[in-house]
Amino acid sequence: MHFRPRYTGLIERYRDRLPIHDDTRIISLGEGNTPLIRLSNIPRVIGKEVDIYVKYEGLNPTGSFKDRGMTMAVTKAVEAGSRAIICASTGNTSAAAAAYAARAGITAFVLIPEGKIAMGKLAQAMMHGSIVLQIRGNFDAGMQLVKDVAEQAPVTIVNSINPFRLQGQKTAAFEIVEELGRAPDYHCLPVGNAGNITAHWIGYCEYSSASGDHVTAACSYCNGHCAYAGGAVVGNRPKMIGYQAAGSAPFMRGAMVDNPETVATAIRIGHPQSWEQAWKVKEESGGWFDECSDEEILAAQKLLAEKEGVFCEPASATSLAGALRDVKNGKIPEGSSIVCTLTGHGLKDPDTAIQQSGGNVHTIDASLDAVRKAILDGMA
Ligand code: AN7
Repeated sequence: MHFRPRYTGLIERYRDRLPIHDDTRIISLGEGNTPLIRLSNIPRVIGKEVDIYVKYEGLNPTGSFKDRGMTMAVTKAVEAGSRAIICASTGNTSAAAAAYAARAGITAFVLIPEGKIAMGKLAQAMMHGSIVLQIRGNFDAGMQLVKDVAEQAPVTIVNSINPFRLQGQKTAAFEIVEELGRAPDYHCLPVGNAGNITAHWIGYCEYSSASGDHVTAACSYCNGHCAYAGGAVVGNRPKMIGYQAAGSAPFMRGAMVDNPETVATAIRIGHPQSWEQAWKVKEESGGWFDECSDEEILAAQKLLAEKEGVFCEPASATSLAGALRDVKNGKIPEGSSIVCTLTGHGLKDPDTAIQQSGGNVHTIDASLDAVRKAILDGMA
């Protein structure tokens, strides 16, 4: 039998590129190492010669990319002696915070907008034993409260303003470069707080930097927490494209949005926390921001599920919705390689999925005749 070492998470895998000490107790659930799936049917459907991959981050332990950041944030919080963590969340951060706090044996406080998070995420926060504070207000209000309270209470913020979050999340870019042998030409992400697009850029820059693995000089994004020296670039880096939901698109408006709305509740965010960084990412990478309507987002979610067998949550489908539009209109030229991050699993939000699926569900008698007829009808 061939022996392969057990995969124990992204901190162990990328230990030399993360701010971790030899004796740090690592809080991990085996996150990272997610599949990069090449789309085989959708490019044919749209009739364009492009290499599109989806990075299926929904296959992380709690079903979203947040686990990459949370393993780092909770590991560092525990290392610093913290007994409690806190976050505001549209759902996925709270699910990850709750799980990693449970793993570490500390308390998680999560502030969520009442009635505006998907059921799967609420179930996770509750099951993992976090203290759930449903606020009568949106994510942005919750985020402000978290910042204010953390100044007065012994709790560590684990939102993406915690620099260790982005350090963990940058590893997604490492995995992509290692699998493709180079960076893609374009990397498309859904944008809420813009932490993830910033983290990916840190990862790509670090990996393509001529200065190697062990550089400690401060990078301009993370105040010395990463290994990117800002030196000469040897490898290629992608153009970073950030897509927002039209009702929650501060990067398109060029200003904060006070009452964000979208079916993609994960990115129902009007006051992005990584505002300055994301503009810099766009400039440096030569990318752009754009917006997608709720209809486009849901259509992309359905297309991906029906044509490729990949189920992501609505917010995640924003990256694919935008990418397909920009491929069709030629802004992304044929011959390009494109990675779309699918940030969260479709099972996170079963309500929206069932509502929009069109309901090819038939109630029939429990008889052979009825089943046989249904098969004949279905194949017709
Ligand atoms: C599925 O959970 O902000 O641009 O509080 O859950 O880094 O904010 C979620 C964000 C995209 C946006 N896709 O990422 C939270 C939260 C999914 C998400 C985003 C989120 P950022």
